[in-house]
Amino acid sequence: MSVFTVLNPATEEPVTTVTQPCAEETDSAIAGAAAALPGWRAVAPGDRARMLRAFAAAVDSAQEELAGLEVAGSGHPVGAARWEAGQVRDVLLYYSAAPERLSGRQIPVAGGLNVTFHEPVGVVGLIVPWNFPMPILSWGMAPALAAGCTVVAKPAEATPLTAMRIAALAREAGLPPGVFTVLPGKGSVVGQRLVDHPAVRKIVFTGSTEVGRSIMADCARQVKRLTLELGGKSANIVFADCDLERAAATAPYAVFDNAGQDCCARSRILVQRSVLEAFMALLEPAVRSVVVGDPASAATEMGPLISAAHRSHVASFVPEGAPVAFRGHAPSGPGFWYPPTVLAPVRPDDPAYTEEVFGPVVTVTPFSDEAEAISLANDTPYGLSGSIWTSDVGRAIRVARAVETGNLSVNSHSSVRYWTPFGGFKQSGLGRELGPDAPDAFTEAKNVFISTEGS
Ligand code: TAP
Repeated sequence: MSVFTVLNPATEEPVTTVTQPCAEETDSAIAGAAAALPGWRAVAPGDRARMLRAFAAAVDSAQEELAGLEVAGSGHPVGAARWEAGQVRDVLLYYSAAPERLSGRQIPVAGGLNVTFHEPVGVVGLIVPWNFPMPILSWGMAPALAAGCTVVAKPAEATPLTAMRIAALAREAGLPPGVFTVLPGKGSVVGQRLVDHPAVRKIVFTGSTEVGRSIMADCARQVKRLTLELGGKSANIVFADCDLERAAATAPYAVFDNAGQDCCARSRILVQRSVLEAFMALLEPAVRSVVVGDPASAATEMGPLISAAHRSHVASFVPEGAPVAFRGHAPSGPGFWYPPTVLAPVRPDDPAYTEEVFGPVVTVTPFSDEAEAISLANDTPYGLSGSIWTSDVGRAIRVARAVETGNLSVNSHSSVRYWTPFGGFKQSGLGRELGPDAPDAFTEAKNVFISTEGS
């Protein structure tokens, strides 16, 4: 057992301390989840649905409290934090409809029929990063519970507070002990134990590609089911025929949301050369007007970075002499602040252009035609998200089909809708979360033949 101090990223002051379990305590929690599994999977579908709705109602009642914890413990602007708590409620409500819809199939065969059942995969280990502690927790937790699995979740070490409160709300709402457990702690201890423990039958991991790769290798040893939601380096492609004002006005929010600590951040803006100058002239005031400051203020659009170490990492992408085109504001004094920063022109091998920064730094690169835009957008090992700005419907569809990413928006910077599938191509991940089929990924299809021949 060890003790971790949660810091307020906006003030650098301690918020609270959290006791972290060791590997043996992790084993006990996994045993508790395994013991709860037979009872939870046997709950009648309608009753499981009602319990998930009660859980959603408890989250709804605690929305302000949860938002306050995320403001203090993660530095999220309060407007965003309220939305994130609301997302947990909405995801639970959406998947509360799933237990009654987990239908199998009936397949005609000679001499009888085959039926398929969706059996819960078992205990699920859910490993969550620090950038969106509430939504990402809910994306794994809700469909897994709906499918009849029990869940042991590990929030990121730095941001455990909302997940811990959500686990308490689950109990208050009537979920039986062991059905949903949150273990704050280190990835190398609690997370690794979830990956290694044979009673955990599926891992849902969201985090860096580097850690995801090693978890995938560890899961392979047990042929353990796995979903990976990993890094991104997404392109925001701006064609000359688009509504340039709108494209420029929204571009900062496509990358500086959550201070750029967003897997879907469109951190490479690709602009058709003929409108590059006009676009930059529109982008500059948009970037300078992003409201960066006290996360507790309703007017704030961008808060601090998560930690001093992460700020140093982000700053390393903007060394002395970097091609800074313009920057927004950031408070001085305590807090892990970093200003919205636009780099242009950048070399194709500049790490700010090729690597995931996970901070408020964006590059702008010109292209000549559609083919070059697609080629630049795809020239990355990642493939998570992206945007296409054009008034030509045919081009929008052509480019959307050609860009190798899992989630694209046309004339919009939006990324995730919980009722549509979400996940990455290439090294951005494996499998899809969310959408109507997500509970299926927490089940195994069992195929049973029933003879209709007389004895
Ligand atoms: P990571 O360092 O990979 O950590 C993610 C989670 O894994 C944390 O809970 C971490 O625990 C845990 N972990 C670390 N080592 C582990 C191990 N050996 N075994 C099991 N668990 C382990 O990522 P991060 O820095 O928190 O998050 C940023 C990354 O996440 C970025 O690359 C971002 O793109 C990606 N991300 C992707 C998505 C989607 S949906 N694709 C969404 C958000 C973020 P500790 O906190 O103790 O290290």
